[in-house]
Amino acid sequence: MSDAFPVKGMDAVVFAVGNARQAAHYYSTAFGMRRVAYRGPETGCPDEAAHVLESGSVRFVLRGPVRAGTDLGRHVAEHGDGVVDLAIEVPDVEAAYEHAVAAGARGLEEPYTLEDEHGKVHLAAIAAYGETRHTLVDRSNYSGPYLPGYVAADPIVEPPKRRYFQAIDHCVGNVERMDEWVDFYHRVMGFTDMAEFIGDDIATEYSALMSKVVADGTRKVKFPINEPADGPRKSQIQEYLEFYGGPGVQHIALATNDILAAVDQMKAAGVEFLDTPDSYYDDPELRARIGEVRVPVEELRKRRILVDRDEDGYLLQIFTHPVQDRPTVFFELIERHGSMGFGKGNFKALFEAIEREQARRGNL
Ligand code: TYF
Ligand code: FE
Repeated sequence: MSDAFPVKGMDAVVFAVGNARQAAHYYSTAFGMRRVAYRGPETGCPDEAAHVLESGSVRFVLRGPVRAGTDLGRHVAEHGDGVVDLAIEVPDVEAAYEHAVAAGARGLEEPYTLEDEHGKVHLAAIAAYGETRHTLVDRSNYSGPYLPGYVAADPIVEPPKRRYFQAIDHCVGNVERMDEWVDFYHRVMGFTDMAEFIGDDIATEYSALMSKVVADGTRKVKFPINEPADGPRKSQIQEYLEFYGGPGVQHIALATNDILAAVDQMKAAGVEFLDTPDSYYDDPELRARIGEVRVPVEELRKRRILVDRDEDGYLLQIFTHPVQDRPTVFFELIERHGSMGFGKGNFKALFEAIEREQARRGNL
């Protein structure tokens, strides 16, 4: 069967932030990312400053308003710092856009081309959940640092010798109606469901959320979608929706080859991670399920790294606290050894840890 909406992978995660200069500093010093490009008033972009940072194939674009009265500023005032765009690289922007709109997606930007001395980039954009968009990008004929209009920029600090992470593993959305958005990715992008989901049954027991994962045929682009579920206490997804002011990106999972080193260096730089109780590591059922992993469990315990295993292998994962004052966007580090899952075996311990944080914020 021919793929109606072929994708090459994630192109960029674009953030709207109150102060792009300081955000760029944070992702440089705390996440070990390298600034590669910039645009702003100095380069003929009067309304905003945008810093482009990379770590392997991970690209973050940090956009901040530099004057009053912009839509970007309105976005930040309404939602706080957050993700405005999960940009996807596609081989044919025109075909992807046509297919998406014919399948019912709301077009935001018809296909257009940007050009400079480094070549051409083809782009278009469609609406996703909340105010989030998917820009569709074909940069196969472009050699510049990001997009026409941006200039190459020096790193803000000397990047670490070994990067902390090298790829985007998955991008999670919090929405009001999960099935509506799962259906959107089926219809518009031809994505299919991955095995892992949290249904009604599990939701009512402890998670207070429902979740399904959609992905493209190659499994390079993976989008879990969460919806709040009723429970005895306020769902963490409901907390997000209230504080963000609607649906939006909840977490970005970053694939690492060395989660121990990444956690050590990010912690040393002040990044805060979720705390899992000691009982997690002492749980005999978990110990049995984990079996042998590449490091002693004590090394994981020291750092509160979680382990999950399925028939294909295992994964190591850990979650940061929200990275802004609002309890909204956070990050996950994930080191996969065969497993294509999302840590189902950790959901109970994870959600309990998140709920403890929610309680500290007074939002249960
Ligand atoms: O992406 C996932 O599915 C895992 C687990 O609110 C998860 O990272 C799911 C929901 C949630 C936090 C983590
Ligand atoms: Fe995740």
